[in-house]
Amino acid sequence: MLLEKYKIDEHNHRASPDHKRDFEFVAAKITNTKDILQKLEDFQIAIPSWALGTGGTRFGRFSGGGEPRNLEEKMEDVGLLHAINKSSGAISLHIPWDIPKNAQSTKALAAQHGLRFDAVNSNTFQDQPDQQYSYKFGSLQHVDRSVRKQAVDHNIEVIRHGVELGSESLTVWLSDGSCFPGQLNFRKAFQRTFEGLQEIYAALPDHWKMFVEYKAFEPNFYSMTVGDWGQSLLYANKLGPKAYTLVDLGHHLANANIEQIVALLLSEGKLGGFHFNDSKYGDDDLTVGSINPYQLFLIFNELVEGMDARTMNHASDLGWMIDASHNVKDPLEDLIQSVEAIKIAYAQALLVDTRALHAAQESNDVALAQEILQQAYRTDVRPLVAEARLQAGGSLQPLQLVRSLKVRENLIRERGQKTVATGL
Ligand SMILES: [Mn+2]
Repeated sequence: MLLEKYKIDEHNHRASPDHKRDFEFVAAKITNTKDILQKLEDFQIAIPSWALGTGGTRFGRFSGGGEPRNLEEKMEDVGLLHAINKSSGAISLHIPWDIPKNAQSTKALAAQHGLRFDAVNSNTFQDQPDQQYSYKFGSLQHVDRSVRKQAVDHNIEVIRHGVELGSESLTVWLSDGSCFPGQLNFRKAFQRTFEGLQEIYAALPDHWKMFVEYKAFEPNFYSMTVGDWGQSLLYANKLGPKAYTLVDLGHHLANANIEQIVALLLSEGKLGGFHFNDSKYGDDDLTVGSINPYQLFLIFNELVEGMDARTMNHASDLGWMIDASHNVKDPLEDLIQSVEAIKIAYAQALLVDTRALHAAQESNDVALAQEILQQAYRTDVRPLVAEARLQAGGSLQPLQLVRSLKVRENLIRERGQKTVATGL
């Protein structure tokens, strides 16, 4: 579905008086509004190619209709999202779910939608119909050298696809681990995995990054071979300067202090990228900011403070991606909400009076330090985020716009009610 710009403008025009009043109210209290708006405009969050369809659990999957049937339609959906929010100008491909048939035409289509290719993702957590060996007992950790080689070759193949598309990073998430005590020799599993990662690392182009993603549990429930940030950092440090840790918010044990993990990885120069989602219990893959928006703000506070301390570019020096599953909501609406939540947390973090916070910390003024953070968190920054979208040519009210244009109904008409997108 193509969206004509005048429809966004018409909708914006109607919403403009209310927005203007709200924006002026919040801008009056901020000194560096222009700078914040520019940063918000520059900040793009990649949409994974598996997020445009309805997700599910092992119990079932309930399609909402009009799901993209191929990579081209997925890119069309991300393009639509980006036209509306001007914040989703990148797509993160999953191989083999979304192998481009013709890289040149896929690239051309991306350019048409104003999209670039973010990290490419490999998959050794499932068996594909045409593959020779099974990953039932792991991939890079496997006791059988042939299985390990198959997994390494697949990752190198993913890099090749990424090179063709202009991607510059590879995300490796391994489901390797064990379900029962005694099943696995931890030391050998680590060593084999490290050797496999080394072979993949050797195939990276010079300017590429490798993101080693960790996860505490699932699908293995006793041990994971890349189970936490310590293990991921160990691999990344041993691999070399192109290897980094990737933090997926849902991949921690309950109540983990993710903001502290982020701060330390950043200060070690080893934080590579982010997978945003939210959770209450485990890897729930819920809409970003839907359960614990304060945690999201605290994470962004560390990100902004840490990146500024290293004079990093907020928009381009780390990989920003959503990794969520939309089981009961329209994926496009869910993504709009997720991107908005990320932008809100980022804007709030930009409002933190860093100098005052440092002074409060250095003088052990605990109450004041908390007050400074919450002053930023309790500011309604939505008009700032909306203004940045407006200035970039997007919509003041993305969710309302999608509904008033009957986007889903149009997609169902175009693609049918019973379409199923590739993915989980
Ligand atoms: Mn992830």
